[in-house]
Amino acid sequence: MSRLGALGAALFTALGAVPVFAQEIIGQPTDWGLGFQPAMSPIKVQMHDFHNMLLFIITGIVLLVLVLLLFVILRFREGKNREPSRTTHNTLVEIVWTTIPVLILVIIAIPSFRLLYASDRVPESAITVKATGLQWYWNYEYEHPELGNFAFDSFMLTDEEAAEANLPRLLGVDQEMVVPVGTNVRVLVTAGDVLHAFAVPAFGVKVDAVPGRLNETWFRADQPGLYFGQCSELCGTAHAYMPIQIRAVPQEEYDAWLNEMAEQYAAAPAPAQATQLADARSVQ
Ligand SMILES: [Cu+2]
Repeated sequence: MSRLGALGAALFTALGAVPVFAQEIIGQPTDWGLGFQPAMSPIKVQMHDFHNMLLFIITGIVLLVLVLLLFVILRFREGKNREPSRTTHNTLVEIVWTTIPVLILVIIAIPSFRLLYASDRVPESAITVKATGLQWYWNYEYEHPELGNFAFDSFMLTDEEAAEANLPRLLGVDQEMVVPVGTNVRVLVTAGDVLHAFAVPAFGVKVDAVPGRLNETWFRADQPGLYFGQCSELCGTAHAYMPIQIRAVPQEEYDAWLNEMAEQYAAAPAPAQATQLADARSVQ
């Protein structure tokens, strides 16, 4: 955790604003939360660093402008400067105030592009999950030919169900996506009806789900726990009610979960609505 993050966490603890849910919940908004959710994947760590770098640059610029303003106000005030200079041109100053901002932009652009490509390029991944956005729920498809591929739908819990399951309201789902901790997970993202977006802040993941297209992203959960995200593309009346719940668990637990899910879902007819809708569209 960055120093700023640690400071924030300490502040929330002091304010007593720690979420009341199970401790395993890592990726979710907190009361009085400032800044980002904790960074729990390599890409999100880089995003925090980039964000902090930008803040330092902006702070420096603001302070510089403040100092210049104060200097001008005091040094050239009427009492001290009765006869104003008629100077209108200074080549050196003009070159300086053009090149320095250009340099600052270059300094920002290099890490910005580096991060953009790092998040876009999917490294060697042990697991591929296809997430399909539908009005208004998610369908997750796991490819494990040896077990029989399986897919399942993930619906938001009602307020009562969420309270009972000790999950945050409007974020908890009935059937969560599970991934092994410390493993690269490739996520293929698409939609079955309209535009959706697959977004999990703690992993630094946000990618559009487009009907008829397959987008790709990846993450690696650094810590076991529960992470939440939401659909991030206006997709209709229940746009706010199709959360994403991801549980990162140790490999053995993941294997056990896989077997259980394969038993339960692999026999069921393939990803019901999602595939049918996608097929129907590609025929049109
Ligand atoms: Cu949506």
